[in-house]
Amino acid sequence: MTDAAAWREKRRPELLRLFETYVYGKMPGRLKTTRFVVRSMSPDALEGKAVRKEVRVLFSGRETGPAMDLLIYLPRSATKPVPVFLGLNFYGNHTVHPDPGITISQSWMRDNPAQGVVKNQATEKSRGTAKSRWAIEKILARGYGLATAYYGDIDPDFDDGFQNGIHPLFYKPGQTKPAPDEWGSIGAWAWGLSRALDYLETDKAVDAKRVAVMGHSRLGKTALWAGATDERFALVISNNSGCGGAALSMRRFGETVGRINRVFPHWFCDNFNQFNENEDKLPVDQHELIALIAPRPVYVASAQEDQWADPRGEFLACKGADPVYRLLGTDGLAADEMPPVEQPVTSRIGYHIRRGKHDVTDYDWERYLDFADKHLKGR
Ligand code: GTR
Repeated sequence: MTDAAAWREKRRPELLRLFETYVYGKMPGRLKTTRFVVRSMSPDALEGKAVRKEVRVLFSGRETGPAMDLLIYLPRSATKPVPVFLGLNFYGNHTVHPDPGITISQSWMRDNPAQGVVKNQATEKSRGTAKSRWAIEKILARGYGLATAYYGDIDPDFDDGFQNGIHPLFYKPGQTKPAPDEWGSIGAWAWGLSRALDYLETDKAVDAKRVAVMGHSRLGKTALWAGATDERFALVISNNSGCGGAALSMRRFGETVGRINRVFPHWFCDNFNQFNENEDKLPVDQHELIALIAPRPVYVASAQEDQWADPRGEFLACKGADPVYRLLGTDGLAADEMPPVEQPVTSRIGYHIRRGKHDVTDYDWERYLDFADKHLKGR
C-alpha cells in the first residue's frame, strides 16, 4: 500500500477478514437484549482513594443467562471523566485487590488450591492473590481508572465443545458448535471486552474515548484481537502475549501454532489447525494483527525469561507493523534493533523487554502509565 486511503479501504478489511477466517474466527455483534445492572457502589473504597462499582452485564438480559461481572475503580479525586484501563483477569475480580468489598466470584474456575480455588470454586483465601499483577493504587494515583472482569464469565477456559459460556446464545437453529471460521474462546473473550466497553460508554464518570485495553498472556492475545476488531479502544497493551498474540508465528520459536492448537483446542477457530507444522501457508502473520490497530497507540511488552512467548518475535512483529503506522502519519516504532533490557521504546508502537519471567509487574504498569500519559492523556 502506498497511501492511507488504500490501506483503510482495501488492505485493512482484507487482513481483518483473513484473521477472522483463519485465526480467531468471526464474531457476532452486540445483543440488543443486553442489560447492565449496578450491583454495588462505594464512594470511598481503598481508604478513600477510590470509587468502587460492581456492574453485572446480563448478556441475554435474563438473570439466569450468561453474565459478566465488571469491577471498576475510579480515582475519587477526579473532577471530570477519567481514562480507564480495561483488562480481563484469570481468577475473579476479588483476586485483583484484597479489598473486602469486592464480591467473591461464584463462577467456575480452573482449580488452583495454592490460590484458594478448590473444586473449581473461589474461596475467601483467593482474595487479593493476583494483586501484584494489578497496580491499582499506582493507576489511581496517576488519574486513571481500572475496569476488570473474570474471563471465565464470558467463556470458561476448557474445551467443552462450546456448550457453556456465550457461544450457544448465537447458535442458529440446529447448530451445536461454532463453524470452522467462527469464534473460539479468544474471540469470545475479545467480544466480552467490547461489551465491557459498551457499559463504560454509559458511565458518565468514564471517558470512553480513552479506554486502554490490556491483557497478559492468553488475555494479551485477547487484548490485541479486541483492539484490532473494535476501533473504539483508544490504546492496546499486550503483556507477554506470545504465540497467537504479538509473536510472529512463522519463526516457530517457543510455542508454535501446532502446539498451541493441540494443548488449547478451543482458543482459536478450527481453520487455524490447517497451519499446525505448516506456518508458511498462513495467509497472515502477527505483525499484521498489530497493523490492524494502527494508527492507535499499541504497546508490546516481553520478558527476558519468557522465551516460550518469543520476545524477539514480539519485537519483530512491532517492526513489521511499523510501515503501516508510518503510512498513517505516525512515528511507528522508533527502534531499528531490539532495545536492551528495560530501555523502553515509547513511540506510537511501544515496546520493552524487562528482566524476569512470564508475569505482569509494577515495572510493566509504570511503563503503561507513562505510555498512556504520552499517547492518551494529551488528547
Ligand atoms: C500457556 C500458553 C501460552 C500462554 C499462557 C497463559 O500455557 O502456552 O500461550 O497463553 O499459557 O495464558 O498463561
